[in-house]
Amino acid sequence: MYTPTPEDRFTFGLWTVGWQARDPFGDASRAPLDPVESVHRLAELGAYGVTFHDDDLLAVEPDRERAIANFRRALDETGLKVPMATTNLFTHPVFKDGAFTSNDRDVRRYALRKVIRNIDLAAELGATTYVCWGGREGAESEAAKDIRAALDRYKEGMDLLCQYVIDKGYDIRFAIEPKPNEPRGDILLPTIGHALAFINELEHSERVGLNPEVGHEQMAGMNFAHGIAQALWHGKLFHIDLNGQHGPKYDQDLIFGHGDVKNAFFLVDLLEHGGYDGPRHFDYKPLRTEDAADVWDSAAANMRTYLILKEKAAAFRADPEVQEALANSRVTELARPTLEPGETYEDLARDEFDPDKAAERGFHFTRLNQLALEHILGVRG
Ligand code: GLT
Ligand code: MN
Ligand code: MN
Repeated sequence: MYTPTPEDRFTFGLWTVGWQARDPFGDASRAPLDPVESVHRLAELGAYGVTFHDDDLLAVEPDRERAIANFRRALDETGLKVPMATTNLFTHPVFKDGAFTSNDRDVRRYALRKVIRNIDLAAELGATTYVCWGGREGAESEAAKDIRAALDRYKEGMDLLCQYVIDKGYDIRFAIEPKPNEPRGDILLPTIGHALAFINELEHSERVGLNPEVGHEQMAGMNFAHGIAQALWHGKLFHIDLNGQHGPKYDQDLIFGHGDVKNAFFLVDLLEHGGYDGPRHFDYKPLRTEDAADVWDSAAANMRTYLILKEKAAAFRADPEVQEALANSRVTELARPTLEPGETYEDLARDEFDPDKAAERGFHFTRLNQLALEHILGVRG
């Protein structure tokens, strides 16, 4: 029961289990983790794949070529896949004012070179998604950054990277990851909505989509399940970062489900029934209080929670009382177009409708919500 297998397509960033738990107030509480060990452990736990930043590979072996060779060997030994890769454009102080949108033009050129070098490796390892999280693209003062010029440079960078993968013939799409703040006071492309609008302005917009993260939207006070539904509606859910968060505060990166459980339930329901077939990628941080062994319990907890919620979502959908409640609440009626085929706005004038009478009808959403909650709490189905 609830034992993950590669068919579930669970993936983890090397930087998640490998996080040494350094925070702004304290030093690392865990030793560096060899990516080779992470690959083996994740495979044993039933994961499908791993993802990485260029710099993650160098955690214990500073020589890039040797580090890549070790990583490749571990992948071959375990069968773990690399569906996604990304670039670290935030740790080195050279990126303190951003990468693609730094006021310093030389930094912008260096950042693009750093991405291109890792795209070549990503392509070699078979990755089809390349994530761009612009954590340092932002400002603390309105005076410090011309936002319209910054967006011009962001677009210039994304257009250039798309052209690069097209010219190389790589089967790679880009996925932008929004975040409202942290580490910058205000980050560019702060929410799913901002990022979708930006993507529309790109030269190769069909090659660019989203990698939304649960906690990042919740930090902005957004409903994550709604945001994912809209990303799916636009055909832009290229990848997803699953984790947990308790409302608008610092980025907690909790285990999936260890934040807003009800939103996690409806998210799993949506992912399982909404047409998303990409990896279920966990981007969380094992708590700073945990030791090296606890890390693997936390990795397993993400997958187990997802599988439990998947089972509960299926039971919720199959429950005859839920089906009746959905019909009573007229949830299904929303799928019916407002005009009949062939009707025009002129036909609206022919309706006989008493708004005062219609306003008396309740939608009975309380019952639906309570049924969902009871499924989550395990007292039904
Ligand atoms: C970083 C960030 C994440 C991003 C990663 C991709 S790195 O840990 O907090 O949300 O997904 O660059
Ligand atoms: Mn996060
Ligand atoms: Mn993330």
